[in-house]
Amino acid sequence: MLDKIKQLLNDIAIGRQKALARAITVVENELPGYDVLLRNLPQAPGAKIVGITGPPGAGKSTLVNALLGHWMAEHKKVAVLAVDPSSPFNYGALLGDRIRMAEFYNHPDVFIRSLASRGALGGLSAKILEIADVITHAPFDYVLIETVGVGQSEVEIAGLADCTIVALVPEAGDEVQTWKAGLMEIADIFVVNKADRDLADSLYRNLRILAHEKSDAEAEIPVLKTIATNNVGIAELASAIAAHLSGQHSRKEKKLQLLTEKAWHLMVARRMQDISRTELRNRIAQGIETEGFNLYAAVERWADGNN
Ligand SMILES: Nc1nc2c(ncn2[C@@H]2O[C@H](COP(=O)(O)OP(=O)(O)O)[C@@H](O)[C@H]2O)c(=O)[nH]1
Ligand SMILES: [Mg+2]
Repeated sequence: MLDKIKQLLNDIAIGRQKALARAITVVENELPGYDVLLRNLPQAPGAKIVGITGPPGAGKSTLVNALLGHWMAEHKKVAVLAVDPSSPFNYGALLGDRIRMAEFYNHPDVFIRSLASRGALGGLSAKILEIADVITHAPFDYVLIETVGVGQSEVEIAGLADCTIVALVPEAGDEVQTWKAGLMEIADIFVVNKADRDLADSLYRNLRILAHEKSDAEAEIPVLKTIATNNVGIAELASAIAAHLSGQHSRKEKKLQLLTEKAWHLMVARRMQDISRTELRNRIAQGIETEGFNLYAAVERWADGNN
């Protein structure tokens, strides 16, 4: 098994996309060799992870596509991991319905994978981290992860990227306030997409104020306007990403924080793995038929491994 896995890792490292696809399937479905594979991933991945998050319909996929176009022109190699647990929607289908996207879908320097929805979001977070680590083992310049910024765990995951883009649209307007706590915290770059729409300027101004408040003295968080459908502002976005990533080498503290968060997510997933909702449901179904059943007492017993 170890030899086979090492071979697979070698193939990934030299850019064989089929090997990468297979390894992701192994990790995603926890097939035999899954743990061996993860344990043999070397440290210090080359590719930088760029997270892009924001509400559904903000234009995240369109931005990803526009960035792909930009980076392909610069002869970069890019992987895309699309995570949308709420939707069974296939990323390839989305890409296929637009001609310029279909072009990238078959481009040898592009690797695109969508993550199927999974039941448990806690499990999904750890899965994304694991799969992202496998992808960063391949010789890509960038690994783009698109997540829908709705659930707390997805927001957290987006925040674990080397560079996190939060994409918002003018219609978001007032909602910006309610997102402050989650989405706003993790942004390294704000994007006001659909800048062709009314109200884009007012959102832009509000975000500038917000970004200024949360920026530290040395680096102001950029706020950029884009029209993803027309490639407007995409070169500026790519520059902002590159600038953020290049400034990061010196930030050991941030790295340590990222790895700690990552370890925390993985530990949570590990502790949770033998907890099944179906099993819980069965136990509770039995419990409530019993005189004097108390959920707190029951949970305490179950958590200790007793019945
Ligand atoms: N007017 C306008 N429409 C856009 C822009 N960017 C994306 N869209 C459209 O917004 C819709 C949602 O885009 P999509 O990329 O799927 O959003 P996602 O859910 O955030 O991935 C699609 O119909 C896009 O064509 C933009 O800059 N301007
Ligand atoms: Mg999308």
